[in-house]
Amino acid sequence: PTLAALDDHLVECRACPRLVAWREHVADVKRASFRDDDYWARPVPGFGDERAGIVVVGLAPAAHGANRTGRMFTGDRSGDFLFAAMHRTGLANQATSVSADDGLRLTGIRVTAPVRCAPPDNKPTPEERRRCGPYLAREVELLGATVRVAVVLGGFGWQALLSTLAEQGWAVPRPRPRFAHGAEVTLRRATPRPAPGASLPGVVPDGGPPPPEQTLTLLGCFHVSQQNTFTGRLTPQMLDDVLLRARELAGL
Ligand code: DU
Ligand code: SF4
Repeated sequence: PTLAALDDHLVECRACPRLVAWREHVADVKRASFRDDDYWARPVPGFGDERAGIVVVGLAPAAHGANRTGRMFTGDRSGDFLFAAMHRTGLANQATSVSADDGLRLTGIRVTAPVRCAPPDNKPTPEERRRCGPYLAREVELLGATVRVAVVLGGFGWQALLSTLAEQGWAVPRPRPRFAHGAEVTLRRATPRPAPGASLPGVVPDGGPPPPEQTLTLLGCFHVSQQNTFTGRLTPQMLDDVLLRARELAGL
């Protein structure tokens, strides 16, 4: 089980009829300014460092952004805003993100989303979110203990990530922590048990100390959509501050 194997499986997924139809419809119609592009029109994998200390959780691919380029947050204004901030804060090697082969590399950070196919009006249904959840869960699990911080862009990703983490044995407080810009919530869980072989008949447990606790801190941040960035609800400084806090918490 590797991230590459997960992605191989993901890009073949057609589990949500409404989203499959939409991602392909958008690719047929295109936007005038992209009429010469071949749209990706498939589920979009996470992108960035495979040993990330920080994972950025968005919402879903944009119809003419990631659904066109095949790389998360790449090819639209949301991504421009996000990757420019990563570059300013030392997490990306360049400020721009235009296509899957533009040379962008992320260090210490990875970008992903709870829903992997472009939804109409950027609004997945609750059922689509539940159906796609296992891909995010598996990705977070494969990143393992190296991930210390999740920067969560907006309330949709916040709810989706908390559901995923609760299923994976993280202690999520009740009532659930609410999304807010600047919200900071640290979750804990016991380190996953050793492989089943350790409890085979005749194999004596080693009686060592209990496994250490794992922690993951969620940082809430307004989404990088134009609705927020054009209106000044989310400024470059606000995003830089969240990323710098994430770096600090992740020890980067
Ligand atoms: O083959 P590749 O996608 O260039 O990835 C090689 C290597 O670099 C892999 O361990 C992921 C990591 N990486 C990264 O740190 N940041 C990126 O933006 C893309 C890949
Ligand atoms: Fe599959 Fe997720 Fe796309 Fe639904 S949104 S078709 S579950 S990849």
